[in-house]
Amino acid sequence: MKPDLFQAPDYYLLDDLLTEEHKLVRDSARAWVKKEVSPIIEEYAQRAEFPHQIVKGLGEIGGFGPYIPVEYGGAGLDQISYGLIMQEIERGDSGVRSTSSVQSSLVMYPIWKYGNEEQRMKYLPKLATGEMIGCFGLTEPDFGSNPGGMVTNFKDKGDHYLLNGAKMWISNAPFADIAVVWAKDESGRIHGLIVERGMEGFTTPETHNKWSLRASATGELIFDNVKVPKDNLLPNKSGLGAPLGCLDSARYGIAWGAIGAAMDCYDTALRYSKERIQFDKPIGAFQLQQKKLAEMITEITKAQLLTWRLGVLRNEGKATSAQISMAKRNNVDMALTIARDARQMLGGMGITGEYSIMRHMMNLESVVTYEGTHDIHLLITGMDVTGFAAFK
Ligand code: TGC
Ligand code: FAD
Repeated sequence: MKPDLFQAPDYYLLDDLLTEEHKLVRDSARAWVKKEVSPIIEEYAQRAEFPHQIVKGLGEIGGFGPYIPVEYGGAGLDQISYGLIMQEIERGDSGVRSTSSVQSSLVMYPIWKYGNEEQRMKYLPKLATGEMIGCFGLTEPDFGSNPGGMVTNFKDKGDHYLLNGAKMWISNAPFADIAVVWAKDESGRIHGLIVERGMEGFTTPETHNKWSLRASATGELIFDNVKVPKDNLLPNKSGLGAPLGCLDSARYGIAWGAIGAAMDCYDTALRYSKERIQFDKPIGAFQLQQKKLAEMITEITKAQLLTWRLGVLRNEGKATSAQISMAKRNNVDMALTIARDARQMLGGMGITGEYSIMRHMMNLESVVTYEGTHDIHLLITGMDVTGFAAFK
């Protein structure tokens, strides 16, 4: 793979909107990605293998629980710093950002928000350093966009719960130490349970042959009469709103992350367009190539503004779930469009692993689907503006 020469586009001088702390956090994440992710990620993606050696570093740059309070081992940062870290990590690879998102927003967040103090102290510090890795089990084979229909369930057996069912498409499942699993009790109410690797009847087979997120491990969670201690139930919130609340945090991070992938594709295509000569001219001198680049930087700039504003609203506790959906949907679609155009600008070279673009493009096909599909987020916006839910 070519050396990482990335230069971040900032067409509207948005750095002026950031604090010194934001820039420090962003720049250290950027430097870490250049040093630890860019040189190795293509090879791991080609081999469809997760690079376990980066886990410790991810913890050190605040990639695990950036906004979780310091007393629980988190970085105690604000929402814009969290977003900037996601942007930089996904600039390297969406699969690495997946690991970070799942650990932060789908495992640490529910333990922090819905767990008790013993659960927080037991799990959060180890998750923050990467000593422990978690995964999040919501999706089932027959219930993806409609998680409320889930059939995974647990029964109260006096001194423990008995958990049965299966989850599918679970990031980090094959090597996670713990899983935050969403399951129905005997009355049909959804609760979160912490299931630990090693519990009898709990297995995590890996999903193979993905053409997307190849450097991220995906798998199933299978529960065959798993005895879960009663202490492992998250006591402070139940109902579908509990997992969906975690998704708000993760979707917000993805909105920033997608900008990172888009910036990398744009920056690569811009540099290539100045160097590649055809018909005795750099291809960047042709109007058709300029159209692509001009549209890319326009869309990146719009997404940067949208997302920065969303971060301000999150910091003020005012962001709605529907606003988060709009940003996730817009930014991932924007990044996917840019990745496809950037790939074309590199001609044949665009399909090779010499450049990051095709990997980003394939990764984004998952990002546009997980955490709520492109269409589901459109329906969330539709419901928000009309008051009518069109899901069912
Ligand atoms: P609905 O009746 O609308 O809502 C049920 C309850 O949930 C509340 N709620 C939310 N709460 C917090 N945050 C949100 N975003 C919320 N959205 C809804 C709602 O107020 C209600 O509460 P209550 O108290 O009244 O019961 O639910 P519905 O069944 O009609 O479904 C709505 C829909 C379709 C929007 C929702 O199911 C949905 O978002 N589906 C998409 C599923 C999804 O996003 N799955 C993601 C799985 S995890 C994943 O992909 C990880 S990828 C990780 C990586 O690698 O990065
Ligand atoms: P479906 O829900 O079957 O949707 C199929 C199509 O139908 C989509 O285009 C969808 O938009 C459309 N559709 C569905 N309902 C409607 C409707 N009402 N109106 C109009 N169109 C509709 N899940 C987890 O729980 N944890 C994870 O860690 C996790 N990681 C993932 C990693 C990867 C690589 C992938 C690909 C997925 C992951 N997921 C995870 C699952 C992901 O959240 C689901 O794939 C996603 O929510 C969509 O569900 P589905 O694949 O079952 O598609």
